[in-house]
Amino acid sequence: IIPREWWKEAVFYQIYPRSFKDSNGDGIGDLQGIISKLDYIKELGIDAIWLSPIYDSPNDDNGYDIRDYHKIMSDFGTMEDFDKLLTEIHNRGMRLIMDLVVNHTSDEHKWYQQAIHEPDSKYGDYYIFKPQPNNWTSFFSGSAWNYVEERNQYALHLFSKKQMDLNWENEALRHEIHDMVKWWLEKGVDGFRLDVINYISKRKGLPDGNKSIGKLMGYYGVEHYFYGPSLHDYLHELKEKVFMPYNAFSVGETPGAGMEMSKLLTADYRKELDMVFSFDHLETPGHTRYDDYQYDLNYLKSCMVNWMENYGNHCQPSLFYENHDNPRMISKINANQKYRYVLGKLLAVIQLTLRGTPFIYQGQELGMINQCFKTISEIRDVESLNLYDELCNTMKEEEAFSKILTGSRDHARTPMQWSGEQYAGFSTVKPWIMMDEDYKSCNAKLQLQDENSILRFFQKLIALRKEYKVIYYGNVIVSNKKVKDLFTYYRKDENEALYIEINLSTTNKKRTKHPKGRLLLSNYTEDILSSKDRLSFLRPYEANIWAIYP
Ligand code: ISL
Ligand code: CA
Repeated sequence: IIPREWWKEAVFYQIYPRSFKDSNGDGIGDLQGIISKLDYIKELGIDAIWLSPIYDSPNDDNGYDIRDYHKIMSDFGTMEDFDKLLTEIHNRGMRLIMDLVVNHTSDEHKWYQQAIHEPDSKYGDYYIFKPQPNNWTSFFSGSAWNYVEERNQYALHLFSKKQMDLNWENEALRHEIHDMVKWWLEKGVDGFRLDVINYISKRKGLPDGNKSIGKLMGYYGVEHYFYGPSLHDYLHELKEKVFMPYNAFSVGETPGAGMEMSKLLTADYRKELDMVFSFDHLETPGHTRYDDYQYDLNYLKSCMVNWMENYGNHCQPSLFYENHDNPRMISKINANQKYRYVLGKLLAVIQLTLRGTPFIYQGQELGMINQCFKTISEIRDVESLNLYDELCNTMKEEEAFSKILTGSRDHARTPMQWSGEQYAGFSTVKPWIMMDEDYKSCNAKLQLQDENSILRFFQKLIALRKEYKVIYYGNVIVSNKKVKDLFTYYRKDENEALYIEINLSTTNKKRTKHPKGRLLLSNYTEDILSSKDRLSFLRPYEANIWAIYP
């Protein structure tokens, strides 16, 4: 028996505010823009919105470098705009979760400024300083340490040079964070997505990273903070003191956590986090995001089967393929335009019919794909730009650029494609980041008019999910487990049963079973029942949902 919770039944939608909708014609998405699109989100069937950071920030990492937790980024609007946004979301019966970035702050945050200018004040210990750097590397290239002249010491930054890691060992700092979080909860926000939250506890003494682990992972030092000694304590404290009194929801972003650690972080009786994002399914083993390769859907199947069968009833899986840190999933799997929408719909079927909480990333519901960036000057992402500079030391510029192009986070950060008008209806002026011509044929306006579009498919699928409640808590029974290219499973409880059948390949695949029941939804639009031979095989990337007799 799985205890019922609203967030186990909800479909989440992630908004990257900079690229969602510009309301005032400066080329940058903003809060009023989001407000103007809430009806669109509601009609999609969304229950809760996750908003990437909107706090005051110098934007070294698009808001993941926070300067003031209590202020709205001026590009995005004002606190009044925020209050209005929250009210409008609640008025539509939806919920809002904020992005909580508390592994680090901007170097322009007043705590950091105090820490370097008044090392003897209480802020002096809010960040991680060391007389000599260790060998840890930053996720955004180079050493993870900045020399700080004022203190004649080095300060840790696991991400960009302007994202300084906070010292969670300091109790006053933890309380300061608790108070800040309460301040937002008092406003009525419904929960948080916690940025790289498994990195907050670092091993005492900050020892050098193991070199072979470093080579394997591409970063030195990860074994000393992916799963630090006090992580569980910090999370438990946050949950008990801050989240529980407000009944707030929490989903942790936990890169590198893996299933066993995720269980410890999310088991309901442990009271730490409600859910986590695990990333193991995003690249096939042996590949990183910057490798140019074709993702094999059989790997996605094996990951999903593993999580469904082994994560347990005390833990709720998250279901997602995209976010603002990853290229578009359709492009990773098959760049052939002819499969684009059928594949996007296939992915949606998996995401919305397994047990777990789906997180849809803006544009995913339109089948958005990677953009055609042509030169490095079109790239905005600090991670890509730093990597490019690093690669240029050892390879030709064109080679370095093509590497960047494969993995750049900017693929997910181009403007939302609202219509075929100039600048895709996102803005009336040139947006902060480029967009290619794709919006002319792929946009929300056209798709709303087309009964068979991927956007309409998402709407139907989400509605179906709400109708067949077996999807929330029912058993997942996978058949054909060892059959390559075929992903078939049942969802069953005492009242209902569904059968989902998916061809993971681009060739026709023989059915192993002819479902008896009613076809509820298919990513092939002509009626598959109308043609006899259609019943014997599944067409390329075909995905069907049947209601069968329990
Ligand atoms: O671990 C990584 C490299 O293997 C990265 O994936 C990294 O952990 C991940 O990108 C963390 O992402 C989050 O924190 C970053 C921010 O830039 C991202 O946008 C955010 O989602 C720093 O705040
Ligand atoms: Ca704007």
